[in-house]
Amino acid sequence: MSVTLNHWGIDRPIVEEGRLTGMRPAEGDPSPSRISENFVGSVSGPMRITQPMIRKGFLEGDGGAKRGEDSFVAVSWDEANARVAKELREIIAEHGNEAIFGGSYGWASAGRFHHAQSQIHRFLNLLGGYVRSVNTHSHAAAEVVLPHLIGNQDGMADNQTPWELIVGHTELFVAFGGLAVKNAQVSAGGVSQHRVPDQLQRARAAGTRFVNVSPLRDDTPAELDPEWLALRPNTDVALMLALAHVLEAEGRADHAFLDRYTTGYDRFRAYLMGQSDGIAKTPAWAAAITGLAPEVITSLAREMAQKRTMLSMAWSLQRADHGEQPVWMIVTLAAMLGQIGLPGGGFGTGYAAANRVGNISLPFAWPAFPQLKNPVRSFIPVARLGDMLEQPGAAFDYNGARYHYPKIELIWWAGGNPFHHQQDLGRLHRVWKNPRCVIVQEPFWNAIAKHGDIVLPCTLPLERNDLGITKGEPHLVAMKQVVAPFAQSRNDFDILAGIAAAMGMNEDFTGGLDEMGWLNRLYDESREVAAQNGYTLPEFHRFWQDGEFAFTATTPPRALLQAFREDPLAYPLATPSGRIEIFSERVEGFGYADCPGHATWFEPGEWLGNAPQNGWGDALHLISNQPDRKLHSQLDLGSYSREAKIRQREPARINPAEAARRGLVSGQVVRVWSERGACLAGLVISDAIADGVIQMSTGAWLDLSHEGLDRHGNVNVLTRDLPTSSLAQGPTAHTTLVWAEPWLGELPHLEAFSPPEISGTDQLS
Ligand SMILES: Nc1nc2c(c(=O)[nH]1)N[C@H]1C(S)=C(S)[C@@H](COP(=O)(O)OP(=O)(O)OC[C@H]3O[C@@H](n4cnc5c(=O)[nH]c(N)nc54)[C@H](O)[C@@H]3O)O[C@H]1N2
Ligand SMILES: Nc1nc2c(c(=O)[nH]1)N[C@H]1C(S)=C(S)[C@@H](COP(=O)(O)OP(=O)(O)OC[C@H]3O[C@@H](n4cnc5c(=O)[nH]c(N)nc54)[C@H](O)[C@@H]3O)O[C@H]1N2
Ligand SMILES: [Mo]
Repeated sequence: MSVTLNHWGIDRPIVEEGRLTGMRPAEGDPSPSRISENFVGSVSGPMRITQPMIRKGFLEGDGGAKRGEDSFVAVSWDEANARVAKELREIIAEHGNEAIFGGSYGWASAGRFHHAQSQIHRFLNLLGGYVRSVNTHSHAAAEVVLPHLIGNQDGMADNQTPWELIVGHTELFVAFGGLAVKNAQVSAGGVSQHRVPDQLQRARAAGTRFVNVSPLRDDTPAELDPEWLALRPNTDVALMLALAHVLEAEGRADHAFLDRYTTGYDRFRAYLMGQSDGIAKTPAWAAAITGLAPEVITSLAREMAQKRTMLSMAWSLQRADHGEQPVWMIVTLAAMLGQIGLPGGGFGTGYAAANRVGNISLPFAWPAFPQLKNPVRSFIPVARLGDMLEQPGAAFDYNGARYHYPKIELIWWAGGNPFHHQQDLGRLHRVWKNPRCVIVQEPFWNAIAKHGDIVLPCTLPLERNDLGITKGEPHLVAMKQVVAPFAQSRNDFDILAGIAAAMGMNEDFTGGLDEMGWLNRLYDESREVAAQNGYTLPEFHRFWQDGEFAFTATTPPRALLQAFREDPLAYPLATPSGRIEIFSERVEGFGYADCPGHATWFEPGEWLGNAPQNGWGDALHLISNQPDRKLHSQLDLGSYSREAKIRQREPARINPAEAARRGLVSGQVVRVWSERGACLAGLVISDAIADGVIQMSTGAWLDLSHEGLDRHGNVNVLTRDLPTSSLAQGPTAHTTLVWAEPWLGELPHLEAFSPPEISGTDQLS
């Protein structure tokens, strides 16, 4: 039986008469994911793109006016390739490669070779390069600030204290943002074993007490019997400051640790105790901000100091206004507890945010499809896409330097969906019309495809051969093609090889290899790097025949920053001081009012605490977290995802009191709106939601009406598109206030799962 790898697990596809009829998770997975059920019915369904398409207005020279709301003309691959080649030649000749945005951020599909971003980046590099994006939507603020604090990004996605050193060691696990095990279904590149639910259970059985600091009770599994501290969203820094205040005021801070391993505590202490700004960050001060009782804060601080304590932070906390601060503050608080580098103590981010967090990392990286060198220096922080398109030439700050937004004439997207991931999608829809041309490689008629000028249909993993390698619990999977490519769709590699040929550079792109040639090469390189590290993999033909090869990493478990703790002189951190920087001269030297030299509480731009003053009255704080039944927007058209919708709309949850106050009833369609946009949603009433909070998951396919209403429930028409700070310029989706009311009008027809109008379709068999 064949086998395939997805970001959410290993699956066995069931194929009957050339059609996919089922997806069965691989045996032996303790907590398999059901996300793959969404493939059945979608792979060869009506939302697949049958052949290359060119937008009608683009052919008529509308200058982008109808982009994102237009019909398409079906064309042949030859015509499409010729048109792409013409656009590339003209734009490069007139404006240079700085006019091409090829950042193409997104998760695409698992598989080392058919990785859409690697493919498009290699292609554009051969043409002279492209404007790229830096950092991720996942943890941009942490990526930029952590190196200032500890010298690298350890403790963000990799090299956390592993589960092996949590179970049996951690007595108190304080989870800021919870431990949402639905998120641990996935890991970029694939998952072999879903171990997170079990590891958490084992920790609980061994006596760990869990505290769920979150606006949602169900952010941490009920089986862990967690205490729920339902703080106001975006106020974690105030809570952590008050915990720190108790430690300092009661003489419970570990000054021996602070003296030996950190720098700048005095500067921070003056702020903490109120000497520098006149405000002592006491539990009473934090109570007014967080909504938690002062006694609760005081007793938690005391317990933290008495027990082996793990401070964990969901990445969501830093996807918010001043998102650098919770990262800085959790490191500061952990340093005050003095347990960094000990088994079960210290800090970590992203536990349960992805399956691989807390796994023991291999000491080497697997080879990847070579992207070659990008000669263009120009870049944007990934979340600043809308700013770049709206304000070409404008200056922006980033991590201590000043840059300018390039003027983009060509956008090329393969393997990501900005009409899913970007904030304020109404704005993106408007500024997306500015460039001359948009090229999209996509399998489905989702919002990014509908926003293209030249749309090139690509295959799904089951329609091609690939090499799958999971990071945690290493597992190599021979991802064999099990169904024919849908209609005229092509692999991203073949799409780009075809365009390269039309431009007279085919060999440069393909390197003279075909799909199986590349799989052989990538596998052999993997085998070599594994051998150098003492792991023996079978030869390629053997592996391909067997279909799978798994092994266990022999790396011993190490706590985060353990070597530094054991010998700080022999293993100094890569910070200017060689120590943990509670105060950073360097960051202070950047002179950013929105990111000074130590962890600081800033009032978020939108939060429950300033709603009344701003005349925002009964606003709700929107939590737009990750969806349970899919990965981002991928496969939202599938049955498993759509089963959970309410009257075809994305569910929105609020608690009974908030619902009653607004006259909302369960199962009804509501209109949710913010200062930026509005969408429909299906109401769910749940006592798992804190007061003043509304929760809607991301991922509903955008369905904008002419009036700008999203008929489906895509949260990103509501969210604000402002940066975390001048330091990281990260996304701030979790800082959003909205309102909700019953939808009394006629329920508009959902267009999200209908293809656009198409003329000139080829006769398909
Ligand atoms: N409000 C709010 N917004 C958020 C977040 C949030 O918490 N709140 N989270 C953010 C985060 S953390 C992230 S990582 C982003 C995720 O944002 P994205 O990674 O952009 O989202 P996906 O839906 O995974 O987009 C992948 C696209 O690639 C397509 N695709 C799949 N396989 C292939 C392939 O082989 N080839 C090609 N050409 N295409 C393929 C899929 O159909 C899909 O359209 O969203 C961010 N947006
Ligand atoms: N099933 C599934 N799993 C996924 C993904 C997916 O799309 N689907 N996406 C993956 C990706 S790309 C990423 S980056 C990770 C993201 O991992 P996270 O960033 O951890 O995930 P979220 O679901 O956005 O947020 C987790 C919880 O944080 C809480 N939260 C939000 N704001 C605050 C706050 O201000 N304070 C506190 N204390 N809590 C807050 C919310 O209640 C929310 O449920 O998930 C990954 N896992
Ligand atoms: Mo992410």
